Amino acid sequence: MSLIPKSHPRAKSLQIRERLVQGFDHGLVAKEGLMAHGRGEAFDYLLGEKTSKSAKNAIKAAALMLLSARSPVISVNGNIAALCPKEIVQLANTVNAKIEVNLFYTNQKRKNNIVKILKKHGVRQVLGTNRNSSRRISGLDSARRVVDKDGIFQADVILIPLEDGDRTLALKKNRKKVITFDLNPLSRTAQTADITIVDNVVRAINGLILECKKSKKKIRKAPFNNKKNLSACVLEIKKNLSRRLPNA
Ligand code: PTJ
Repeated sequence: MSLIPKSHPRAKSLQIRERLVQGFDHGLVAKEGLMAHGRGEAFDYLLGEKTSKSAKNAIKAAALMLLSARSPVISVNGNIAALCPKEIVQLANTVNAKIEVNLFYTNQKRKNNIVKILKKHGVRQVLGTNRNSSRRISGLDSARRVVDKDGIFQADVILIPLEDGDRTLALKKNRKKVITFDLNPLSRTAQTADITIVDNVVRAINGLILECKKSKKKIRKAPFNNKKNLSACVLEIKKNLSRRLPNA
């Protein structure tokens, strides 16, 4: 049961934090994942804890990229498994994507827990657990270099929510198209990805599922410039701040 009063002005954000802490208690989230979440919260605060116009733009572009992919894969880490397992499965079903568990702080027990929760939400196969089908991504030292030959290794488009910069760079060098959710518009991942959705994944993922359902009927190419969109996002943060601190 949630301890957050519904009337609290930041109830939603605190409920998300609660979900992550529960995910840690249930063996899904790494200790470092709690810190990563705190970092995200700070940026979410600056964004006004709402989906910005630039995030909506990025969501539209991401939907089109996922729908026109030959073999899309959604990469799942501990934080995502704790925050939105049901939505990850819904999104994978909508765009016909594979799901692969890929952890930075690798740990077999945590991997098993993540697979279990995804399966509970209806996915039949979760890649990333079979050593016999593992391959290595070149140019990467972390545990994230180990991927599945039928998943990330062969994918053309990969959704990597809350990702570390090194893997994003390595995936780009391996000619993958990369979409990410990252609340920090200045992170290396945000700056390196093809499409960065600067929003809380918990808010934005439903928007992405909806947009994929809408766009499914009319896939078309639409120009999207990630760098330009990230600059628009930083301007939105500045506007937010000057609204709150008008004399600064
Ligand atoms: O489960 P593992 O072992 O794979 O580890 C996962 C973490 C998240 C710990 C690992 O990938 C990591 O250390 O990530 P980073 O490098 O800290 O990057 C996380 C990024 O996600 C940061 O830029 C945060 O601002 C951002 N972030 C945190 N929470 C959210 C978020 N972005 C969107 N929605 C969030 N809820």
